[in-house]
Amino acid sequence: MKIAEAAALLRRQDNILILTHKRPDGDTVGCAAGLCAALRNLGKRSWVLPNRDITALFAPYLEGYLSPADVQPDFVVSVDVAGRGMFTPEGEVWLAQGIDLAFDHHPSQEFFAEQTCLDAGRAACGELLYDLVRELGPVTAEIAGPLYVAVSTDCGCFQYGNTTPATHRVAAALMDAGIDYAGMNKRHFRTKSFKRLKIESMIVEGMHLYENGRIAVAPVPLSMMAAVGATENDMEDIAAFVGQVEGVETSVTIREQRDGRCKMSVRTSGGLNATRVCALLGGGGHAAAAGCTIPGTVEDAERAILEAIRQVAHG
Ligand SMILES: [Mn+2]
Repeated sequence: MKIAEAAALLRRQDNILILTHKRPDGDTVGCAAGLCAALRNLGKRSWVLPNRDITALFAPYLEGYLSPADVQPDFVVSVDVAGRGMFTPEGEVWLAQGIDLAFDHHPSQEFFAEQTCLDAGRAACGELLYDLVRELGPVTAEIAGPLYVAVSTDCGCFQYGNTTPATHRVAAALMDAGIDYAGMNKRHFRTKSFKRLKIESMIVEGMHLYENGRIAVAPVPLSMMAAVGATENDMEDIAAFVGQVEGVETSVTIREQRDGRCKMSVRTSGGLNATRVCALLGGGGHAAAAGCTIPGTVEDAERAILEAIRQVAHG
């Protein structure tokens, strides 16, 4: 479905619930807040479903938009959710009843919704949402602020390989709306907790290099988190950290989970398709950034992902 059609469809709806993906990032949260603000500006009732995984970094953007526990929406929209496995437990309830409209930019989109607005060429779902809110009405600072967070965080403040001229044009238009972009950039890209810096130093200590330093694997066991008292608040976009080592083309961050599984994030800059690597282990994502979760120890996960990388690289 095209953006104009999605805008027309939304104009015909009221009582709209917006869903974000599990372990929410700036893109899904910013899209949800921006869309909710735009719909309310049209006089519509609209809410964002609370997300239990949200960190203190992004929670403020949803203030005033969260749905009450007894919400009974007539129309359900998801933003930046690639597949069925990416819904929160609360979101799964609505997935079971049917998602009416999905906005996404993941090539691994599973088309779980009645209608889908997908553009895999966009660095952030927020770019797509900007095109949408423009169709719905004037883009106020209330709408533009969270959308700027969505766009800027998903492209690492315009540094990742997914950044395009279109990304910059959307960002410029959002900045024109009178938002505090300097403050947002400081908050999201120039600020680290002391615990975060300690975790980064431990990651460097524990990192394994392969293939003459072209592959880096960084295990992050729960014990490492506990050693510095780090929480999810300190781990935002940690997957981008390891890939900064000079010469590294493929980086893997392995996060041990409390349920006996390991969540892996793969980032590539040398042309290896990260989604194909992660798909071998049941995951998905983008060409240069993908993830998967598998049972076992961090050592098991490291063996499995190295095998998957070799399979895709040589197969
Ligand atoms: Mn995204």
